[in-house]
Amino acid sequence: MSYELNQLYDAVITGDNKTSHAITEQALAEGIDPMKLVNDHMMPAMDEVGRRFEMNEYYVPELLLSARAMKASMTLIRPLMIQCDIEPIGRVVAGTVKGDLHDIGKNLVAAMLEGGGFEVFDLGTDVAPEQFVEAAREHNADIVALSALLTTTMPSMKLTIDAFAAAGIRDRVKVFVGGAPVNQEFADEIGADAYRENAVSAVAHAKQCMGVST
Ligand code: B12
Repeated sequence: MSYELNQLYDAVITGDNKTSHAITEQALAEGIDPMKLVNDHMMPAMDEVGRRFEMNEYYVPELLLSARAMKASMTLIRPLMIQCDIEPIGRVVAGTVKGDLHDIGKNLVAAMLEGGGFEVFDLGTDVAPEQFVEAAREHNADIVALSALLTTTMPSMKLTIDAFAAAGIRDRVKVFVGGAPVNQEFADEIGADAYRENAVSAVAHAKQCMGVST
């Protein structure tokens, strides 16, 4: 089956991961610049998904499907970006904090950030403060994104921020926090740089932090 490039935009918006993967594969085989796929088709599609979410036309399930479609293409594109030394907008270390195994929201935030042009190092779940610090150092992270879904693991967010301070690199990273029990008041209390309530607003704010207009 042969595809038109503009079908990639529709595949991401409708969350059709098989089609987004197939179009990307075909386009790359035809020698199309991978960044053209990202900048001209996938990013505008994710912007539209974000707009629909904000207008309450899309909900979390649609976001998850679009993020999955985006990811299906990015698995083919990412190795080429690395080969060509294409610089991402910024580098993000993401994870669910120690003691917490919930990862659906964190995965969504990570996928949307990736869709927004960031390089994301996803450390998974139950991530200890030292692991965040080590990864941020290793990958020269601009942003550290912490997720917690349990009230009992929210203190791990503070411990993680404290670990960055103890390691002397607190001022080198912006710490974003989120997850259902987290709010702005808590973020202020623990000295996080930003709280955002969903993946879409997290991407917009991350871009703002990197000086990219949205
Ligand atoms: C799915 C789920 C599970 C699954 C997790 C599967 C997985 N792979 O993640 C399983 C079954 C494993 C599970 C286990 C448990 N769960 Co549970 N779980 C849920 C449930 C139903 C949905 C969570 C979810 O995925 N939501 C959908 C995602 C998309 O939303 P989200 O995570 O909030 O993420 C969005 C935003 O918050 C934000 N966001 C998230 N992270 C970040 C990070 C940053 C940086 C930013 C900016 C934004 C951001 O963006 C996301 C997308 O827009 C919730 C109830 C609920 N309605 O929240 C309970 C819930 C969180 N679980 C709960 C509990 C108690 C548990 C268990 C302790 C149960 C038990 N007795 O064993 C265990 C804990 C295991 C552990 N150690 O973590 C409680 C927590 C209560 C509390 N006050 O702490 C809840 C609230 C259910 C309840 N009402 O009692 N759970």
